[in-house]
Amino acid sequence: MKLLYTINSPYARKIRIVAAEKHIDIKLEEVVLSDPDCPVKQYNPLGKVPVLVLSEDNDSLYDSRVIAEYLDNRTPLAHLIPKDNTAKSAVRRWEALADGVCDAAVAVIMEQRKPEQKQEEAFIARQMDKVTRGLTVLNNDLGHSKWCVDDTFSLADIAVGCMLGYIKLRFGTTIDLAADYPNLERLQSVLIKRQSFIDSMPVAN
Ligand SMILES: N[C@@H](CCC(=O)N[C@@H](CS)C(=O)NCC(=O)O)C(=O)O
Repeated sequence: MKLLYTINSPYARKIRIVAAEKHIDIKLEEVVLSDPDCPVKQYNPLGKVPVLVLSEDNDSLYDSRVIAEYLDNRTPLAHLIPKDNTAKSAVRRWEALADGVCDAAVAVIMEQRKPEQKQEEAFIARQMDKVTRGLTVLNNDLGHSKWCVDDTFSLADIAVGCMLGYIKLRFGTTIDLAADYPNLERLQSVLIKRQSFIDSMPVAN
């Protein structure tokens, strides 16, 4: 199995962490999405990472939520998605909201990379609203709990941790997690001590 990824994609990081936590050996292939020869489109018509290539005859899985579930079911070791339906839906909702915050944050970054006169301020403001509303709900829902769902480390914590890593990377000077979202900051400070998080830390570029 081979994972096509980019170093700072929070969705791809989620998969790298899931694989590491589950002790599943996958080959990592870093790609450059803007490269005309980038192999991602061959496996995912949407041209997005992460993609998990299962075999050379183009058998592949995407997106990150599908890959996470596939890897979680591959070994019975340390389940990250609970079997119980209520807990499972809770974990997947946390993941959906964390991923949704990433979607809005990525959209802002893409807009801000356009020449200034082509950027739409109203679009950026709408996306930033989603980021702040999402962070507020996640922070409130976490409260003083150690982990997001049922006091157990799960895919919810991984998804939230990857989102927080991306927010720190891209909005570190404008969003003060410690001041405005202290519960999330506390969760992040625990997560970044795990080897899986250390090994997949995003890098400024
Ligand atoms: N819902 C997807 C989102 C994946 C995604 O948006 N990946 C970004 C990188 S952070 C990407 O590949 N963007 C390239 C593009 O949109 O063309 C997932 O969870 O895997």
